[in-house]
Amino acid sequence: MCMERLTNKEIVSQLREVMAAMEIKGADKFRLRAYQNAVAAIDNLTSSAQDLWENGRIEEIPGVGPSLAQHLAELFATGKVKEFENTKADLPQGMFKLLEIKGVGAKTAFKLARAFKINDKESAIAKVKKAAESGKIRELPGFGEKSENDILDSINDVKQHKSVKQRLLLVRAEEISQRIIHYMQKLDCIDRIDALGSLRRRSPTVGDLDFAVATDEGEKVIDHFVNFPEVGEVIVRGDKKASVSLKNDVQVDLMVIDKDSYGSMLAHFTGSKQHNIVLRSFALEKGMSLSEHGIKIDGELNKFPTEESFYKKLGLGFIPPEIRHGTDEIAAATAGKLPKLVELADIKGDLHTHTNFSDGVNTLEEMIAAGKARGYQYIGISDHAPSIQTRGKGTVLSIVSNTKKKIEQLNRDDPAIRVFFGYEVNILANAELSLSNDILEMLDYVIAAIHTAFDQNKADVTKRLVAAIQNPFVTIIGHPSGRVINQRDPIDPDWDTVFAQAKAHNKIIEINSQPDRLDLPDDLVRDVLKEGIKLIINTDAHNTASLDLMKYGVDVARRGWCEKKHVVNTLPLEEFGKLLAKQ
Ligand code: DGT
Ligand code: CA
Ligand code: CA
Repeated sequence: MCMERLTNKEIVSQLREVMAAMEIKGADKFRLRAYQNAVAAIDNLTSSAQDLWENGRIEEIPGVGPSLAQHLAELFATGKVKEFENTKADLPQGMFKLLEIKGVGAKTAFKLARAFKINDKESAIAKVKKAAESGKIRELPGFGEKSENDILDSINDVKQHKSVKQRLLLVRAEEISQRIIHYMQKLDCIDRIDALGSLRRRSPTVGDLDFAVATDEGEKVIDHFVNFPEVGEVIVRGDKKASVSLKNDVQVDLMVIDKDSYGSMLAHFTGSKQHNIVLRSFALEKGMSLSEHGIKIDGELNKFPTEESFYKKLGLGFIPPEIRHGTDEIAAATAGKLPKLVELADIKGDLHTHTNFSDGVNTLEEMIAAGKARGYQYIGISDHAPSIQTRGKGTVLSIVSNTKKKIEQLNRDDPAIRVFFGYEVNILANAELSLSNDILEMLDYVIAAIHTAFDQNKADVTKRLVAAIQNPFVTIIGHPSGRVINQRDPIDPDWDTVFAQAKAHNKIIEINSQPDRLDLPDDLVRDVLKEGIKLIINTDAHNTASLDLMKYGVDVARRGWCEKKHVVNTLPLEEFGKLLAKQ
């Protein structure tokens, strides 16, 4: 039997189910922890876990040891894991569906499924909803009116999300697009293939995928395309164009064109729509009419093999796809003032990383080695700060000074990469920080970030950010808007006030590269630049592999018109060190 490929999301969901079962059965804490690490790592992967497995690289995923690797192999081969099924067998099966409800963990799911005898997944959510609506959940031990309302709200939310088709995260769109390009390139008659539309513009989310192919044999290319193994349904099929819907419900459009007209095709289907509109009227004023086939002047079609030659005919320099928003990029191109955007190769270090001291997967030494392997001159370790409430001040002080000594020793041992010692501290709901200044003072830098109470009103959340900015020991404001794409809305402070304060207090604003954060959002990045505030692009990596997410942060910076000079971690070590010391 030929198994369908599993997406990372499907793998994660299988692992979450068995973890929930293990938790209910009181499994070994360390085994659970290993699974958690593996889930986090797979969730963060930029490539398909099944691809890694096929290439014998599955154990490169942090947390995936030989035993889990074997289970995954069984999963890929048969779609099931016997041991997982056994672990789950004697539990009410409906509980596994309930895990999809926001805020419902293993224990709650189990209690609900047992209380309401929910034995199958299909009816699980409907049954819980009915129980909540008739006030039966609050009567269960350990539940109350509030938890009942929360469950009901989450269920209604889940429904809403299902009815609106979610846009893909860029990282997922890119994985799919790479598989398509790899498959299409098996044809010899393909001169070029490019992913266009929002993917090429590096938009944080992508609606559908668009491809252009330069070829002399259009029909053959279209034929091959509709036979891509992941295709679920062919929506339209012409001789120059086809649209398909993949089995994972993603739509893909593909266009073919001769290679001497490829440039205009690229420009046309890269968009954005707004950019095309502005460009078209700009061209019309010069008596030129634009289409994917080229530029018509006095009724005669001019063809362009490259985008550069296409823009040049219009009297414009090459406009990078990331800034084709249809705002002022054409004006900038006319004036010869296009920015030279920052590039991944400009980045010299990453200051937001976690180790297994807090919620990361890898050790301090492993993270440093991974930074070095990426050619970085420096890396900042910014674990979540140890909590004074739970550990007491004395213990926290000794943890901090021991870590500091350890990092100093590592810096002496290996001068090839400089390690900066920081913490990520919480900006609490009352605007205080989670560590006191006498401790913050011991660090090389401090990232302050919001992790709770995202729904405060505008005035309160503004005050909260401003208070953090005014703290003399805070260096960086981390993932400033707090958004999680498709899951949590950004906070809504008065950004003008926040940025004015950041400027006045010389703070650095983070662009967080986690694919579901991409935070600060790109439109606000431009406002930050206008204010003259410095930015830093960090990964917030919780494992070594995630250091590679840096490119998604660079995408955001580019969409916000950042040049190298705007981004502090493009500075070489010496200058960067001075900048941190001054902060
Ligand atoms: P998406 O797919 O929602 O993430 O956004 P895009 O920008 O990829 O939009 P899409 O796929 O509808 O179209 C790709 C590009 O094609 C778009 O940026 C502009 C260009 N385009 C040119 N003419 C048309 C047209 O008549 N309809 C559409 N939909 N797009 C057009
Ligand atoms: Ca698209
Ligand atoms: Ca499209």
